[in-house]
Order: sequence, then structure tokens, then C-alpha cells
Amino acid sequence: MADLLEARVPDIGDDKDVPVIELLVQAGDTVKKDQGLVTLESDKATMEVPSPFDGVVRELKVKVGDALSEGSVVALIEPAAAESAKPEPAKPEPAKAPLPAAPATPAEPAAPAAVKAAAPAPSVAAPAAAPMPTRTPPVAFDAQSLMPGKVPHASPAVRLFARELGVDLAQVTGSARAGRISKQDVQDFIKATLAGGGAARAAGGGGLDLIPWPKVDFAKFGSVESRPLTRIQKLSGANLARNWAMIPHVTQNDDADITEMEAFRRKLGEEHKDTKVTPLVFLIKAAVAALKKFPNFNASLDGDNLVLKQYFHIGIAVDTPDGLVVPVIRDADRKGLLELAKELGEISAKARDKKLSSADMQGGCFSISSLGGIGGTGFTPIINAPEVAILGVSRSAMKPVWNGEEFEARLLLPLSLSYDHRVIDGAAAARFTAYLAQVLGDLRRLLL
Ligand code: CAO
Repeated sequence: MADLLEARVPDIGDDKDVPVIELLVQAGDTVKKDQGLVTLESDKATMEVPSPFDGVVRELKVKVGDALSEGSVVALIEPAAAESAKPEPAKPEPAKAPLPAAPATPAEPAAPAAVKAAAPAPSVAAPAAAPMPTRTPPVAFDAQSLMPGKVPHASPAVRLFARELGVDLAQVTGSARAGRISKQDVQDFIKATLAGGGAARAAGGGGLDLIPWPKVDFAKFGSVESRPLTRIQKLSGANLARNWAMIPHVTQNDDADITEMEAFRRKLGEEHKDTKVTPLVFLIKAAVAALKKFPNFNASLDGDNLVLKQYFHIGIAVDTPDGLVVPVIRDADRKGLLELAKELGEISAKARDKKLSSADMQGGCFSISSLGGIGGTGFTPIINAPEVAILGVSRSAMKPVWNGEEFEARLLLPLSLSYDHRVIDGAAAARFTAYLAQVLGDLRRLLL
């Protein structure tokens, strides 16, 4: 067998720890130079890591969900005969199309290096027996491409597949994560089309047949200033529009009596002056308890299946000057109130400093959007697909509550639970919200 060569992630700009969302090949596959091996997706781009040469994939070194950076090894490839027969270059061949951010150092991490016994990846400065293929830039789509009506969200391999079959991807709705179009979606679209014209649109979930967006010359009516949307606004806008249009939302409202919880929160605050314990931390704990009791809320739709999750990762909507982001607190069931308070402070700061990575925003089971620090008495939060419910929280207020004999001043916290009616019935949503209120009203229930 010829020497195996490493295919590595080339220069992908500033992105680090970018998750693998799709494996495009498997061990044993014959690949051509530039053929995609895996797809990476950051919050601003989707890109394929290309094979740097013709050959046979002998081992994939990554799996879906792994976070990769420039230079990470993706696969071991046995080069095709012609490749391995190539004479060893006298000196390293410079990258054909260097990417702007690529440092011109001799030890180029993006270049695949030979794997030899007792010989770690050699640098270009000391080439091994294996050839040094030129690196190939990843195929990237910029953030603009995620806007609906522009470029549909699909990997280059799926685009090629659709092109070959003459399918307009704009007509196909993606069923994969974040609305991504898979090869299966294209096949389903074709099947539906063959089954009868109009069915295709229905199968795709599209076909809203909306009239065009009004085009108005605002300047005709007074002076105006036009400001571009931020990248986050464009991305979250596209997601919010899709989620609002595709998920049948219903919002269940309730109040939680948090009089005792608030007294305990204040006590905790006095005892731990270095940690800011806000009501949100209690809401995270109460949400986990409710998700455990009502597992259908800790789930995602996957075609005709409901995927029930056995982990409890809670997304928190954070308002930043550039727009809304939803970082995820992992394993919230295993963390105490103070640990959650600390982590909440850290992720909000990271969000506002624009330091969140894509990985920080993935894997959520259920989200909480708290506007309680600002005000309001209720609102309709939009579900963060593929989650099936989201809890909106408004500002607590002292209100008179009838205790059977008299009105008592109690601190009430308004809860607004939006849920996906395809998965959750109204009665279940009412029970979930009432249980949340019960737990917040008596925190001892968290121990049950
Ligand atoms: N009722 C009354 N007071 C509340 C409250 C509530 N429900 N929730 C928070 N507060 C208080 C806090 O206790 C804090 O008071 P002190 O300063 O006196 O301690 C104050 O309001 C500010 O809280 P906070 O907002 O800094 O902290 P938080 O933990 O409640 O929220 C975070 C953190 C990151 C979620 C929040 O800052 C944020 O960004 N919220 C906006 C989310 C959003 O935009 N959602 C809409 C999404 S759809 O567009």
C-alpha cells in the first residue's frame, strides 16, 4: 500500500473549532482532487474540506459534531498511483491560490503531510518521501447566502447533485439542521414532483405563495437614512422567518408566584456578593425539572420521528448590540444555582464581546428568552427550531392574590410558553407551564 497522506482543514480564515455537520465520504471511497470530504459549518459560512488529490479514503479521522480548525486532520488518503508515482518535488510547491489570511510560513498546516511510522507530519521545509500536494481553498458560502430568497442552504455536493438533476434548490425545503437541504430532500422533492405537479411544493414545505415584499421609495415621504443589517441580524432574521412560517406556534401564558423564591434569591445574593444570581437561574433549573417531567418538550421533529433527548442543554437568548444570539448552557441538570449564575454571566459577556463560537450555540434542547430585566407583561417568543418549545419571561410585579379569605400581595412572574403544536397539545402545554409555576412557587419540588 502506498504511503497514506493526511487531508487537513485548509485556511478557513478566523474560524476555529468549526463543527463537522456532514461526512461526504467514507473509508474505501475513491475520491478525486477537490472532492469534498466533510462539510463544516460556522455561524457565518458552510464549507467543504476538499481532498487535496485523487486517491482512496483509508480512514476518516473525524465524526459529525467534531470541532475542527485550520490544520486539523480530516482523513488519511492513499494517493492514486499517478499521485504516488509523481517525483518528489525538489522544493515545496507554493500554494496555487493562497487565501488572503494565510500566513506565508514554510510550515503550512493546511497542506496534507505524509503519515510514516515514527515520522510525525513533516513540514514543507523537510519534505518526506510522499508528494506535497498543493492545498485547495475550501468552498465557502458567505453569511448573505443564508438569507431566504438568495442562495439555499446546501452543501456544494448537494448543489451539484441538484444541478445534475435539474432541480431548483430554491423550491426545496431542507429538513436537516438549520433548514439545510440534504441529498434526501432533493430526492424526496423529485419523487413528489413525479407524483404530481403541485405536490412538490407541499412536500417541500414551501409554496406559501406570498405576494412580493412592498417596494417603497421612502425618501418620497421625508428624509431617511439606510443602514445595513448586521451579520447576526441577517442570520437570525432568516432563522426567525423560517421558524415563524413553518412551525404552528401557540403561546400559553401563566403566572408563577415567586414571592418565596425572590426572598431566597436575595439571601443568596447577600451571601455570594461576587455572583449575580438573577431569576433566570431559577428558571433554568425549573425548566430542566419540567423537561424531565414532560419529555416531549425535550425533543425535536425528525421527519416522522420525534427524537427525545436525554440531555438538558438550555439555550439563553442574549440581546447584543449587533442582534440576538442564543448561546447554550450544557448539562444544566448537573449544575447548581451558583454554577449556573456564573456560567450565565460568562456566556452573556462572551456574547456581547462577540466571542461566541458556533459550538457555543449548538445542541440546545429548549430555550429561554428573558425580557424580565427590561419589562413587559407577556409576549410570543419564536421557537428556536429544531427545538419544540421556548419559554418567554417578562417582568415580575407585586399583585393582589386572593388566598381564599383575603387579598395578599404576592410577587408574580409572567411566563409565556410558545410550543410547536405539531408535537405538543394545548393540554400538555398548560400542564408544563403550570408545573413550571409550581416549581418556581416552591423550590423544594426541585428535589423531587
Ligand atoms: N423580573 C424582574 N426583574 C428581573 C427579571 C424578572 N423576570 N429578570 C431579571 N430581572 C432583574 C435582575 O435581577 C437584574 O436586577 P439587578 O440588576 O437589580 O440585580 C436586572 O433585572 C437585570 O438583569 P439582567 O438582564 O442583567 O440578567 P438576566 O439574568 O435576567 O438576563 C440575559 C441575562 C443575558 C438573558 C439578558 O441580559 C438579556 O440579554 N435579555 C434579553 C433577551 C432577549 O432579547 N430576548 C428576546 C428575544 S426575541 O427578540
